[in-house]
Amino acid sequence: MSHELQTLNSIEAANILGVNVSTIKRWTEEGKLECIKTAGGHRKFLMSHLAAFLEQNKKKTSRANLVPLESEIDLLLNYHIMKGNFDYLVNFVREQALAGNRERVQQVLNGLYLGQYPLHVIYDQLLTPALHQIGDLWAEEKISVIEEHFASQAIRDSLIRLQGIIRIPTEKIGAALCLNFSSELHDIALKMVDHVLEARGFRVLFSGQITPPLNIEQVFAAYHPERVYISSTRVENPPATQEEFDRICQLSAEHHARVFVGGNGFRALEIKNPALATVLHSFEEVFLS
Ligand code: B12
Repeated sequence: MSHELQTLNSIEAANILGVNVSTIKRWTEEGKLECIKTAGGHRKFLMSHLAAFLEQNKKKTSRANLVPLESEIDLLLNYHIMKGNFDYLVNFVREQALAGNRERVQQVLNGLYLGQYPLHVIYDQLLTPALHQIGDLWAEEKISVIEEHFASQAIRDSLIRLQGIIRIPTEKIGAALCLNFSSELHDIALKMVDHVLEARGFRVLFSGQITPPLNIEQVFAAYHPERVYISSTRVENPPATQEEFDRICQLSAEHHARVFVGGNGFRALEIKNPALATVLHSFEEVFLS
């Protein structure tokens, strides 16, 4: 599958780092700022290059713009990202997502990440409330189903794109299996769990939505995950889902894997072995788990 990387030119990179183009050139020549050289000799930058530079050179980039400044909205966004004004950002992301504007949603995620906000903070304080508000608007019939789909897909897509700039340790600290039960379509929370674990250095096996219970046994045998993270948002058939959950817990116990669960679906399920499975309530808890 071809995957075109989003790149920035020297002017855009200078815009974000708040310096002029000649400084960008110098930093790349000194090896302080990584870049890709095109066949024609032009410098291209990935967001991950800027993220690494910002992390290592906090002083030099005190004037960094977290969003490229091209309009008044950009200025305002930059200001609220820098101030960590999540109330403003939640409203902004909700409205942009409802309009299906992935680019804007992604700008906010990238800006916060470049501004050194930990992923779990971005997910707990921005995306979770924005998604909850979208769900409430739909439940109150203030938006249509298609608008709810636009919004949740815009957020999901922006989240996947953010994964492209997350700095992932090369040294792995273990393997974690992330799954939803076999009737579950809600997988956005699980994607966020995936990112938080990957950034911590776990090798993540993401089976996601509608995971067939039959195959889980093979996964344990082949990959020996030490951890299993299950997200359940909505349980349609509690006895059938309980059976799946019990089976996964049993397999985890046999393979000495720990189980972490989260989401409202678990209100309808029983944890029969509390010593094996831990309930988590936020992405900060995933970060600390
Ligand atoms: C996006 C969305 C969808 C998308 C899902 C797209 C996708 N790829 O995920 C689509 C359109 C497919 C969808 C479908 C449906 N949805 Co829907 N959906 C939502 C919405 C708006 C956001 C869900 C979300 O991602 N939330 C963000 C996460 C981060 O929040 P959270 O789930 O509360 O999780 C928190 C914790 O529980 C925890 N957490 C969650 N999982 C995990 C896992 C681990 C390991 C850990 C540590 C922590 C953790 O972290 C979060 C932070 O606090 C919610 C609204 C809402 N209130 O959430 C409705 C909502 C969940 N959906 C709902 C419904 C009814 C449905 C449908 C039945 C609609 C229909 N009639 O077809 C179907 C069911 C599909 C299915 N079989 O699963 C209801 C559920 C009501 C209920 N209690 O049963 C909600 C609450 C909307 C509402 N207000 O009524 N939906």
